[in-house]
This record gives sequence, structure tokens and C-alpha cells, in this order.
Amino acid sequence: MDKWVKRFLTAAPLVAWLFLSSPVFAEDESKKSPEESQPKLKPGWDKLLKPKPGTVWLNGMPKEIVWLKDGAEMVLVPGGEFLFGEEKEKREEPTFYIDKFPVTNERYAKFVEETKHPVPQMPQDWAKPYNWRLGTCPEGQAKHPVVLVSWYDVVAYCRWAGKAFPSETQWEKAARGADGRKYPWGDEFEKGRCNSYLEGIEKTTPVDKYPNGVSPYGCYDMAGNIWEWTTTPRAIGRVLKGGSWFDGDLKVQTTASGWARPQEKAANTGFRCAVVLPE
Ligand SMILES: [Ca+2]
Repeated sequence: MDKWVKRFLTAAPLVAWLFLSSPVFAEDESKKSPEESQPKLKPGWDKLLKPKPGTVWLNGMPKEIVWLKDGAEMVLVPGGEFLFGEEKEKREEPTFYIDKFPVTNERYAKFVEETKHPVPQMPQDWAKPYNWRLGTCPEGQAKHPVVLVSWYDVVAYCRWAGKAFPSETQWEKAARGADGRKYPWGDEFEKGRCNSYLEGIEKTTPVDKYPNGVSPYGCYDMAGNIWEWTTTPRAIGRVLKGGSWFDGDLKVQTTASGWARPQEKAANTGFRCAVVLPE
């Protein structure tokens, strides 16, 4: 090979490196860095949450976050009008975040460990598959929603986590979006999109089992798996939403609801958290 060609080949990488690391290119590189292009959280929010890497931002708020205290993923439900109930009555809700999944046994265990709160346990036969033993949840159910929790247990968890849980209205908006759909995915019931009685499973399932059943904001398990406690009073108890593994297609509609006395616990009732953050 010609010696000038050889010299060129030896020097080429060095020349390229010098060129690319020149101040002009270095400046260009910093403009592309994620720190530069990502909006900043409002003051004080960084102590409560962190944005999920790569999330989209909407009006200065990350669409997906991780709540620092309990490690739960939460999604943004932007404020504004939506259609509530079977009559599709116009209602308005301010912006809030809601848990992407129901609170799992695994997550509840962290709360129990830190607070020494009594574990889910009941003497009845029907409760046996869900009873915790020696401070841990039944084997193989770490990713299942926690059940056998009363409304008071939910209040205690939320106090510990520094969050709240949704009202009936907030819950329904998070489940059906703004267009008044009957199910989180649309207007028609379809098998294979949630854990209802029609799946024939007849017990709880992992909270991430139905990615094709998520709501317009990305919430899993709004329909089926477990009824979820809300803050809204009804009769001598509180409203439950979402239907469960024990219910058919009508009860897992976003508009369906039930209620239970606050001290009641069931094998098909759990919860998820929500929070309205100060502006
Ligand atoms: Ca549910």
C-alpha cells in the first residue's frame, strides 16, 4: 500500500475525534441531552414523585410518574369535563394522578412492614385462599391485588403513603375517559379484556394480566378483578367501583357501582390510590 494512504488511514480516526470533540459539536451535543429538553417539576414535587423515564409531559406535568413513598406507578388524568353515569351527565374534575394498577399484596407488605398494620386475615372459609400467614401474602399472589381490606385499612395505607384514594367521580373518569364509553376499552363487552366471572377464573389475577383492557389514561384492571373502595359515601357505607372476578359483564361496566360498610372486607374488594397535587 502506498505510504501516504497508510499514513492517512492511521491519522483519520484522530482527525475525526478532534473534529467531533470541537466546541461546536460539544455544544450541539448538550442541547440534545434529556436534562436540557425535559421540563422541570413544580417546586416540592420532586420530594413526592419522579417522572417515569421517557414519559410525555402535558402542561408541565409528566403523564406517568412513580410515587416515591410506595413505589407505585401513577398516571395523569387531566382536568376537565367528562360524562358520568349511565345518563352521561356532564361533570368536571380537576387534574389528578391515579395508580396505574390496584395496590398489590407486594406493595401492601411494605406498608405492613413499616407500620405493623394488621395483615389481611379472616376466619371464614371463603377467605382462606387470600389469608396472609406470618406476615406474608399467600404464595404466588405477590402481584395480585390485596383483598380482605376494609375502608379503614385503605385510609391507613393512604395516610402512610401520603396519598388519598379516588372519589366515585374521579374513579369513573379514570376508567372511561372523557367520551362516555361503557368499558375502559370501548362500548362493547369483550371476553379476554378483564377478569370478570365470564373468564371462568373465579379468583384474583395479577394486576398486569390484561394490557388490552386499560383505560384511556392507561389504568389496568378498572373493569373486573376486584371492586375498588372510593371515598364517596352511600347509605351506611362507601361506594365501590369496577366489578370483580365474581361479577358478570354488567357489573364490570365503568358506570356500575356497589357499596359496603366501611368495616367490611371481601375476597373481591381492594383499592388503588389517587392524589390531587398542589399547583
Ligand atoms: Ca377493578
